[in-house]
Amino acid sequence: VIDKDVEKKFQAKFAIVRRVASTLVEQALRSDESGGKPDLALAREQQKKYIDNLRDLGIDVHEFDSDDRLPDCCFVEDVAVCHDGIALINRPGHPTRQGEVDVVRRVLSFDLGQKVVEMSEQEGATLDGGDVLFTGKEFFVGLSQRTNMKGAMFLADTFENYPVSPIKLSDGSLHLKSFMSMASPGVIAVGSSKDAQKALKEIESKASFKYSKVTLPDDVAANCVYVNRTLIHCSHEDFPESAKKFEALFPHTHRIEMPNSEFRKVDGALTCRSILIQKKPKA
Ligand code: CIR
Repeated sequence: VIDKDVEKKFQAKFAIVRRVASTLVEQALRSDESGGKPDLALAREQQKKYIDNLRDLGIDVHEFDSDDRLPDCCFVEDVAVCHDGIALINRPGHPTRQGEVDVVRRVLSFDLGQKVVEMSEQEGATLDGGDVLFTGKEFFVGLSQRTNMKGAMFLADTFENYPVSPIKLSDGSLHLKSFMSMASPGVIAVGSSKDAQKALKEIESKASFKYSKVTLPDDVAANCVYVNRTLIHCSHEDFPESAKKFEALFPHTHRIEMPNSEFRKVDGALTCRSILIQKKPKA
């Protein structure tokens, strides 16, 4: 795969997003309560900004209404993995999130013409999209509380043209992308914590290709979105030191700062809030 082709893997014509359920505040899953409860109005404002920015990047955004029975429904990334015209519909690892797949499956198949593959066909397989790091050339899949080996293997069968390496996460970590993501083609952004660095080591030892890395002081800030030659990353208000580092290291990249304070309180990062789809396959 040459670099021009890799850049194409980070181009999106479509996105799926979902509005914020009012039940997010009390019922969304969270690893601890230390950040306090999300402010619903502010979360919705932050989600609107996210969606507006995707639209400004020329992306046709399919925006779905929230469902109060699904408190985490705005975190659509976990529900499906979409590349090269294939949409893998996951079985999310937490039972309260499994109902989120229905709306997303419908749009991927009927409106966006993706070839849908169902993880539910494989008995016992679970996978959250937050555990899936796609570099444009290969996949790394976090084995976490949400994603198991059967899920990772099912993903490997689904995207058979790419190497897929499972990465064992420490017990305390939610997802692989809770502390890393692609900051641009060939560049992995990673947090400074022990858990993040341990996962990175395993990635480096298993990788089929070479990557450079950018280390951020804050784990959460290492979750950013690179799409349509634009880097969407944490704001100065949320993570001043990490934001400064993005600014310094990517002076020639179009960058957008995105607030995420309310989603972070329930473990939501920037990538979680959308599914990006390259294009509709030719009929
Ligand atoms: C959860 O625990 O499932 C949600 N509260 C947060 C999901 C975040 N998703 C992601 O990082 N991909």
